[in-house]
Amino acid sequence: MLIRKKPDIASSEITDSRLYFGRRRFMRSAAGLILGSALPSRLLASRPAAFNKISPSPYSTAETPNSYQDITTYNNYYEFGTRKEDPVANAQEFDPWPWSVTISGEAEKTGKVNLEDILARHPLEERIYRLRCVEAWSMVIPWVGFPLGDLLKEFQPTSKAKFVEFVTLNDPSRMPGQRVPVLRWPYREGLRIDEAMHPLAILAVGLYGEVLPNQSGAPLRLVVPWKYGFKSIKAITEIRFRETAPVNSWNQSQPGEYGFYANVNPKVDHPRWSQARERRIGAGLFAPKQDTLMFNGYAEQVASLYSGMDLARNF
Ligand SMILES: Nc1nc2c(c(=O)[nH]1)N[C@H]1C(S)=C(S)[C@@H](COP(=O)(O)O)O[C@H]1N2
Ligand SMILES: [Mo]
Repeated sequence: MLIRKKPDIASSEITDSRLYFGRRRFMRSAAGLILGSALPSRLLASRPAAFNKISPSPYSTAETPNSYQDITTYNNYYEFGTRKEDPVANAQEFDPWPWSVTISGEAEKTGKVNLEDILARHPLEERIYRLRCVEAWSMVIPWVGFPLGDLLKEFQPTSKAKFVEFVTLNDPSRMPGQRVPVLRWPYREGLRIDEAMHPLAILAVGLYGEVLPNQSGAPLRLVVPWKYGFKSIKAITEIRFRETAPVNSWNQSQPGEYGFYANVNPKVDHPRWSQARERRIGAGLFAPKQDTLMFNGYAEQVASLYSGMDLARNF
């Protein structure tokens, strides 16, 4: 498969940024130790201070990532409020560690796994991906994660597993936005099994070389770069292999506006706004909008998953 690679001249920059991330991680984890001394040792033991090794990925886009500031202060995470500025303001007290994921449904193996055990088995990569939100803004984000399919295969899905459902933590005491019925909680998402197994779909645990900040979906979230942002569900506690298509929260809430597939498609408009162009966050107020690309620019890799489908109907 041909994936857009970073140009060769950038390889020295990769080394530089690795060193930079290494240093920043060190500084953060030193700060974490000081702050952490107030926490019970049970919690400290399960909290990864920093990642040991992150490999750059050939699946990365060559575009310049948005700043850490842009990425972590403007996003959607309704469990912590409905405005784009809410997650950063309201998610700081949330303590995601320790964390486990329950895997169930149509698979040979099922059960509850600790995130530390998952991380011990899956080498981490940095994947710089475009994100496109339905609301016509976009960003470029350097995730740290591993292929979703690698985790799913460990549980040996059966031939009945046609879909995968993901469920966010349901805990209104820790997620204040869940006390407000803006969506039917918990947040849910789903992929067809072949989409879930596609090597571009990842589970992310970090951002800019560091452990995910809470507002970005700590400690474990999905990233599906060819689909609109709402498919990339945050704070995942359940993964279920299913024979039938799962309900996804935004489709359930407004079926005429948000479908199951949610593939980035400049030719299929959202009923309230065009999807033909997008505003890159951080480019400046007067920067021109840019054309939105089919499948968010990943058409070469994913278009075959949808051959023969009417994408205006399966939006
Ligand atoms: N649990 C949960 N996941 C969620 C959301 C949410 O409200 N709750 N919002 C979605 C939407 S609409 C978008 S655009 C992305 C944006 O998050 P990011 O910028 O951190 O990727 O998260 C998605 N995942
Ligand atoms: Mo979104």
